[in-house]
Amino acid sequence: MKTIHTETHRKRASKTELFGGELVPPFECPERVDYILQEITKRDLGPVLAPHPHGLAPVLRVHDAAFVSFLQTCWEDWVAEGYRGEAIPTCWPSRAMPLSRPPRDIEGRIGYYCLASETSISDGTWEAALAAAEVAATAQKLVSGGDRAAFALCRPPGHHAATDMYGGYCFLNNAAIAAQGFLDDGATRVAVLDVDFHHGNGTQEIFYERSDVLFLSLHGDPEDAFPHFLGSADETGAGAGEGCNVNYPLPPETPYAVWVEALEAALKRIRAYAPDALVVSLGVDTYKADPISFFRLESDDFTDYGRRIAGLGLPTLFVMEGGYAVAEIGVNSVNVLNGFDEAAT
Ligand code: SS9
Ligand code: ZN
Repeated sequence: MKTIHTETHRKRASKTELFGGELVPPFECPERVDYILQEITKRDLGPVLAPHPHGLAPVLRVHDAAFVSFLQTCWEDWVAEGYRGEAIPTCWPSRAMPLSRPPRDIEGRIGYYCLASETSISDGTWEAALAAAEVAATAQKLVSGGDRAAFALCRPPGHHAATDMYGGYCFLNNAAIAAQGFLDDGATRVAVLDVDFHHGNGTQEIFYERSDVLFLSLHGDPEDAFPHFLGSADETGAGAGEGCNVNYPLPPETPYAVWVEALEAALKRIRAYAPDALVVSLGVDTYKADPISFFRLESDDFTDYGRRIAGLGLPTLFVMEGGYAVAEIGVNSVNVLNGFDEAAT
């Protein structure tokens, strides 16, 4: 399958992540992509192509315009305030003060639009986030145009980004942009299968009241894992979207034998939904050695589930999400794609 990739991802190079009360080098780093590209070349997955410019149009199909403007100017507004470090909020509209519009001051606005403060904003963050959205949009067009599958090598990732919130290393929801792109290009129904270790809270929120997108997520139980406040099994969609949201929260130490049962349940739901296209939010932080996650998948398991996903027989777009065991991220993600290609008919 083809991979869409751009070096613009390197502009996302913040120096800090607030972790355990310290500012540490971010887990979500540019080297992640180097390992993936290296493995794509080594194993001859297929050509690596540049994205086409799409501008803001596909982004604004799923994100709030004021939020997008905030992301575009956040860094310069932060610097203009005289701050010397990277942009990290310190105050949020909480349950005790639930303001539902952004205030004027940058301190208030960044807290309003941020859902998790491990994600520092720095110079170049917006350019990289927009480029990742263009990578997703370009790859989606390949699949809408008849390719059996494509790989959007997005960085920064996207599945935690909601209609008007960023965080969890995500700014624009690349998978949601792609799912909406399939619909805009003629699909009637699209399924989004999120296999990242973390719940895809952003994708869930974006499509929660809609019946044209089925969202399914296998993830660390939010009782035990980030994003903590969304992702339980009783979240099944609302309004027209009732029944179109499916969560599979799983406990610490989950081995592949248990994980794959949840995957098979999800694949069954997808078959019953009969979508025209599938978007896979591909995070490989389910790996046993991931430094911030707690599942126990082995490298060969990724190949196995790639094959199972191919068994759906759907036009499929893989969108890169998380994976922080950096040296193994290439092998694990290309195992999924290669397993898919082997089994695809
Ligand atoms: C771990 C905190 C993790 C953010 C994780 C975002 C993953 C994106 N103690 N916080 S795939
Ligand atoms: Zn993750």
